[in-house]
Amino acid sequence: MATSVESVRDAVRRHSTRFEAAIPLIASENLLSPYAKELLISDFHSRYAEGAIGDRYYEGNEQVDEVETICVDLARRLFGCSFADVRPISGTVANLAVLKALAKPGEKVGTARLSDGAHISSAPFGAFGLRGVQPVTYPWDEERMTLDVPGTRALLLQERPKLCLFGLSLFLFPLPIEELRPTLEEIGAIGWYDAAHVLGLIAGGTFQDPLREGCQVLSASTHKTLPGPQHGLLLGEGADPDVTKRLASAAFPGVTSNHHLHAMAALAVSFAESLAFGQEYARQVIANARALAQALHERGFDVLGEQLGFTESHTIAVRVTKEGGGAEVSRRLAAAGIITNKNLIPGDTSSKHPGGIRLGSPEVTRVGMKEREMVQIAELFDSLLHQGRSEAEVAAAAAALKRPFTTVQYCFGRGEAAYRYYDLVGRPPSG
Ligand code: DSN
Repeated sequence: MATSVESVRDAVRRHSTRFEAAIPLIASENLLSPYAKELLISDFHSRYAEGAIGDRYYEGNEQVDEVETICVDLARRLFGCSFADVRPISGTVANLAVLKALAKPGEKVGTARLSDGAHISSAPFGAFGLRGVQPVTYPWDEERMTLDVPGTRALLLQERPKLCLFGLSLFLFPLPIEELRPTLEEIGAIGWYDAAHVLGLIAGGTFQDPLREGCQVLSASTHKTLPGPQHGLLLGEGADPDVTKRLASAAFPGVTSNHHLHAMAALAVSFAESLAFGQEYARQVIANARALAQALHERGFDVLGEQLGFTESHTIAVRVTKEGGGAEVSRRLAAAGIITNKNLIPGDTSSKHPGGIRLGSPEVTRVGMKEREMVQIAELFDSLLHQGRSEAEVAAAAAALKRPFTTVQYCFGRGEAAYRYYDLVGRPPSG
């Protein structure tokens, strides 16, 4: 048994060492600050706190109530809203809570198409299917790389869904919520924004402000551009009190029994750090994404959205059909120490053969990289995918580039190793 324990720990240690030497460019990933990480292994992890603040089913929750009150208060301040619920344990669980609270089985719910970058929550095989709602999918404007406003208006007026989701997992540009607001009001629909990818950019005031543009409800995960723990979040502003009451009861007992108290405590720290450093971080995340896009474009890569400045977020999309396709290119990059994911891009006809890769700047920014390093990353792409350098050679160059960038920035307690493995107990006895 001890051998198995050590095998697991060894694999996780090797993973940490690998990522320390890698260039991680997954748009949905980020690094926790040391203060937030510490709380994940606190005693909060061992406890139950079903119910609401001050109204729990278990004894011993006084400090949990204290922390959850702080967490809710920080969320309200950070996002300028009157309602926050920090109990959903992931972004998808938060989405399920919204669907449970605000839609009934069989009803229509507006959303973007998966092939245009919508999250799997909107799919018949995802949260929409689980709740039994019918997706009404908005048309896409290829040129503006966002929803087609006249087409979406016409669709909404025809289908009249009472709940309209706005959010993407390939989220390059703000969504035209302000332009659609009059239509949402005309059909009496609730605007719902899935901010998972862009939560940290919204917190930093550098993207769009959905709760003031026409959405009353926001759901999110909390570990992408908002560099918090893996957790979920619900926010509300300007919504009918009945809506927020339904959201709270969907969070508990609808989609959680206990929530993850250790992650909630870590989230409170991440919110406090976002209040202090979020603006500077979000600005650099976007500047880095744009610099990477420009540098790749200059080296012959087909980065989408050139006419729009490539991106206004943390994400860029690159069509890599001439380099071998999304699956082959992301595999070769990973072998060379550059971690990305294959991604469907507009125009793809087969979900099995995505023509693109998705790149994100949250993690490389978090460890202190700036525009200069983005150019160096683009050079690594070029040398592997255009100049014929070997995976091993490029991996060595990637590790050398990464070496000075292994501590978490934009947080309290700087200087902590970002990829540190917390060895609390030493080796187990052999056997
Ligand atoms: N799968 C995540 C992403 O990478 O975008 C979203 O949940």
